[in-house]
Amino acid sequence: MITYYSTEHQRHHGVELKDAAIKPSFENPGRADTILAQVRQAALGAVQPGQAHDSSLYVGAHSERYVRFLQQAWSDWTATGQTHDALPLIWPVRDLRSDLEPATIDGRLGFYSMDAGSPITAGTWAAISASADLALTGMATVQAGAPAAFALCRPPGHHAGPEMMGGYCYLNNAAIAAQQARRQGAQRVVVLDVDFHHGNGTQSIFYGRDDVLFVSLHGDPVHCYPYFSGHADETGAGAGLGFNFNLPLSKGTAWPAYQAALQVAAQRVQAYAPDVLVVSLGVDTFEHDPISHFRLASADFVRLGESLAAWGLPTLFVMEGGYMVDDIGRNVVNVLQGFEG
Ligand code: Q9C
Ligand code: ZN
Repeated sequence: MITYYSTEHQRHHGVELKDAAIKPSFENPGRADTILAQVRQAALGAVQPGQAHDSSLYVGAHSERYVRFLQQAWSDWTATGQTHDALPLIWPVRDLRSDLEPATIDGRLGFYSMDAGSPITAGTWAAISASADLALTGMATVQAGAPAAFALCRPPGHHAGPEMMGGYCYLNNAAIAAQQARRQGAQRVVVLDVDFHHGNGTQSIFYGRDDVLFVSLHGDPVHCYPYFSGHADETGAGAGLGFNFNLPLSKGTAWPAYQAALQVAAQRVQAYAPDVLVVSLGVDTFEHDPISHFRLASADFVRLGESLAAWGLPTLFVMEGGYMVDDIGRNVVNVLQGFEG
């Protein structure tokens, strides 16, 4: 299958707060480059650049004002005399006002985020817009008749909501691709999220809609990030009621329980009869991932790919998380080769 990749991701390399210190983020440029190296070594197929798309195509998954915020955040930040990465430090939780958009960047960073995990850097917009464009390009390929494509997106996207960055995510690449599939004539789209962390952003974007079914297997939010989203009783709202399906799994989940949950997901997806499948492909379910708590072995990722192939749907794989940099390339390629059979 074709892999879509852009070197623009290298312009985004940020920090995170860990052990009471600012450290280089687990979400680093080496991730995408090691995956690319493995794609090449395995001769998975052609590697191509994405096509540039107008940022208006990100609207739908996101609000127009949020996209504008992302585009302007670095220049707004540097205009205040700052030269280091911008991190939010205050959020409009419960009793605070969340209906008014602040005018200054310190307020706007908190207004448009859920945590301090998504720094704004000089290269962030270049990287995130290129990443979303890879997902859009991949979707165009699948809608033109390819059985599958791989968008090697970095930064990842699934924590990013309609008006919110967080968890290393800014633009929700998978949701942007799903929305584009609808624009281009798909009647029903499924986003299946197999990243270890719940895809709260994707859930949020489609929560009130029945034209995109969101299905997610993830660490139970009782114990796992993002803590405030991903429970089984989140099933959608209004027209979307019944079109959001969360399968939270215990810490330590290994392949047998994972496979069982995947079969439950498969039944829901089959009943929905989608035209196209978007897979939010995180490999932080790996047993040696440094920030996650499942126990999938490298060989299990082949089985995951085989299982998804049996769904028989045109499929766009969109890269999400996975932080054991030495192994993520092999694990991703295992899924894609398992899918191709
Ligand atoms: N000590 C994705 O996989 N930090 N985002 C968790 C770890 C945030 C993960 C705390 C993890 C975000 C796309
Ligand atoms: Zn993750």
